[in-house]
Amino acid sequence: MPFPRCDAIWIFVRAIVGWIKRSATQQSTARLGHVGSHKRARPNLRGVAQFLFAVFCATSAMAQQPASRTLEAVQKRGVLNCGVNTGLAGFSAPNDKGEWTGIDADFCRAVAAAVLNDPAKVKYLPLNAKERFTALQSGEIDLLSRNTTWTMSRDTSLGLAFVGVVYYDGSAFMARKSLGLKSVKDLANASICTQTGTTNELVLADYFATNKLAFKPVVFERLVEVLAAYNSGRCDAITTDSSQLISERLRLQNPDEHEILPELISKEPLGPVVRQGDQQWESIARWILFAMINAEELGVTQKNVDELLTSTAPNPEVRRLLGLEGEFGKGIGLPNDWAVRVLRAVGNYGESFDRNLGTGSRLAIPRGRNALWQNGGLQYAPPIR
Ligand SMILES: N[C@@H](CCC(=O)N[C@@H](CS)C(=O)NCC(=O)O)C(=O)O
Repeated sequence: MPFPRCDAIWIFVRAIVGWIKRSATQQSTARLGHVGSHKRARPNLRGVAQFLFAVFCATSAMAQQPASRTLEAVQKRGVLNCGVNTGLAGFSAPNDKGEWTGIDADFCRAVAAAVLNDPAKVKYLPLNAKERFTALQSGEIDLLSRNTTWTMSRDTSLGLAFVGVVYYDGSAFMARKSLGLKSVKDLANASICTQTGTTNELVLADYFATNKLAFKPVVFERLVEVLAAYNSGRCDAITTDSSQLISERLRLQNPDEHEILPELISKEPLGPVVRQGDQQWESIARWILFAMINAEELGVTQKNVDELLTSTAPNPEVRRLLGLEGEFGKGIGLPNDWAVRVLRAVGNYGESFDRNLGTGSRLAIPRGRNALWQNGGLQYAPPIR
């Protein structure tokens, strides 16, 4: 059992204080007339041993991965507090039974499965664009899994850390077909609705400035307000992530009357976020996503995972993923079957994509950039070894 860091530091401090006290006593005794008694001072063996022991403990404790405060808190609470969208079909939205579904909701479930051994132990906290980061900073949520774009300022100045990319997206525009638009540039002088606190709001301003085009921004705090303004004709177009437009278009009264313009005017890599400074929790979230992507690459699915566990799976990569070889759970403070729990709960990345966003869903979004790297996409996970 390694020494906890605090104990080591405490021993260290006590040793130093003891040593200072002893040398002070020796010096004052010397001043009080024992000088010249020719009695050689005995080396303080106990003090030296205590000091060396403390140095050893402190260095070995520091070399250890600190245990995750978030993991500890989640396990003690028995539930994962997961920040999600207020309702975005395909990403995170309650279904008619009130159950949260979507690729982001799946990620919450995957984390709960890995750390609590139960994908149902999730408390979903719906957050709008503006609230999401403060909810994570304040500790109200343990994980933000809500169509959030990874940008440098968000990753480096908010005390937060992105763990990977669940969906490679881009800012796009939706307008009425009757306007007969061919490209975004045809939106010169148009009123464009968007939501405050989003990258899309900033991207919109950049794009029109770069192309020296005028436009009138109409900005709201809540998505429902954006949609209402668009429906009422207060704005000519809406801009947000392309996947969101695909999802929101289906909620309009006559989806066929609206079109999504073909250009993507920005990079919007959407991914889960954790607080900075809890390295183990960050690794847990990151490697859960990597395990889902690696599982797709290796052909491990929700259906065959248990069969692969009992059969003598010959592929060492599969065996490592399933915890049959190596001790990969140790480094993230979880049992060795952490990835098995994830795959049983939500399946691999491709399965989650297809069920929520792809061909198995109403959205029917092609894999495109979100295909695995061998299939010409960007989804690529470092290996488990
Ligand atoms: N990916 C973008 C946009 C994310 C975003 O919040 N989009 C808005 C729509 S423009 C949304 O999901 N709104 C729903 C809500 O606030 O619950 C970002 O991270 O800033």
